Amino acid sequence: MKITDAKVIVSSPDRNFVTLKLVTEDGTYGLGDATVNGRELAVVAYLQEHLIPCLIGMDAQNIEDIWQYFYRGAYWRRGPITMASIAAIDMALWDIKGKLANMPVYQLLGGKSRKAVLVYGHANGSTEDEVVEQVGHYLAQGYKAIRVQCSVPGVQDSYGVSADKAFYEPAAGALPEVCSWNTAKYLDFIPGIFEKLRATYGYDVQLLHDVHHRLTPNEAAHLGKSLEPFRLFWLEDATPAELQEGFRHIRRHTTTPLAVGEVFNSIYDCTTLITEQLIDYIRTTSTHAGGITGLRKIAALAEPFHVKTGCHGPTDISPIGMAACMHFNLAVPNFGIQEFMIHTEKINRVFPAGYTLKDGYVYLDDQPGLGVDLDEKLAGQYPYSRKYLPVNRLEDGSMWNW
Ligand code: CS2
Ligand code: MG
Repeated sequence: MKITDAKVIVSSPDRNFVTLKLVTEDGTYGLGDATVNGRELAVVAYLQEHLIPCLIGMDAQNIEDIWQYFYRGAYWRRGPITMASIAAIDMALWDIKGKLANMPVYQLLGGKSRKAVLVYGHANGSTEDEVVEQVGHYLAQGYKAIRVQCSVPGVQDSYGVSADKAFYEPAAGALPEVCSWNTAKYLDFIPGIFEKLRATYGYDVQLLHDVHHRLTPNEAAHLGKSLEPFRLFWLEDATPAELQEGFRHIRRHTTTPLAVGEVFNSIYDCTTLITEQLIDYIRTTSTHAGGITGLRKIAALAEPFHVKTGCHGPTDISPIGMAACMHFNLAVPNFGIQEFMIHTEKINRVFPAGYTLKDGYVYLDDQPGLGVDLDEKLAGQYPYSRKYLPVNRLEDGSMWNW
């Protein structure tokens, strides 16, 4: 089944998305998500200029071989741009295989390991009271797990707090916003939030928190320890993870579960973290880590080391990337949880998707393939517009991790 056409579609319904459409000789098409927030056109160029010319004429059925061709076959391997491009091809090929087999992709991955996919929602607020109220709001909707972010008094910019409570998208136009950060104030403030939440709602809800790479390993160890009484589901990106060994120190000092990996793009980013059991959840996601094929390799490595999956799922993953994660989540044995940030109505109109949220779980319908379409005409009405993620500085002006 030859691939006869490949098209990259860039569209901005409320935010930018890069979508790959592959067509085979019998007219079957598959869709893949290649969105790298704030670096979209780099992926477009990589796909159009370097991968698509090789892809045309290949047999769409050979998913693993095509993955290996673009991964192993490239002298310059790995990196977010390369792996998002491979991811889009991989997703589109799984979509095509599902359509050809007349089966949803999760069936091709071994079938259901669970009835539905546990997801977490995002409560955030600029005050403690607002956060408590927001958590109540998510509980009322049936969520079983909720990520909690709060503005820190005296700190100009805290990660994850937005004016719009439903749709968090920090990428803005013109030039990157410059945020300001104070670690000491953050460390003093955060445990109090979780103390208040446990006092209000008890322990029957899973609570998560994202540090967003802002602490050193020692500071992260301290935070993990001070959060232990509040039994978090996970503490995310406690320190930047380029240095995987940095997690040894955190792990030695706290039993708070650790999650990391949303910016990872290959299995080699997490071999130490997984095989030394330095983390509890691996956050690699379909769009950024080589698609379903890339995720399966990482999950298979993680399984014997008691590491579970917890795929990244912000709004910068399109509904196609989200669906790819959902099919994987339904089938993978060592599933943990899925991040689920809901998309705007406009996005859902451009990408009609066959998954539904109910009582804190996402259910997939049984459409063949990934079960997401792209309304190309509508997508064409929302042209790309350049956006940047923020950058971060300490109060003295030193650059810090955003
Ligand atoms: C985040 C993201 O969802 C998360 O956990 O860390 O919001 C992240 O900041 C964005 O994906 C960046 O594009
Ligand atoms: Mg995160």
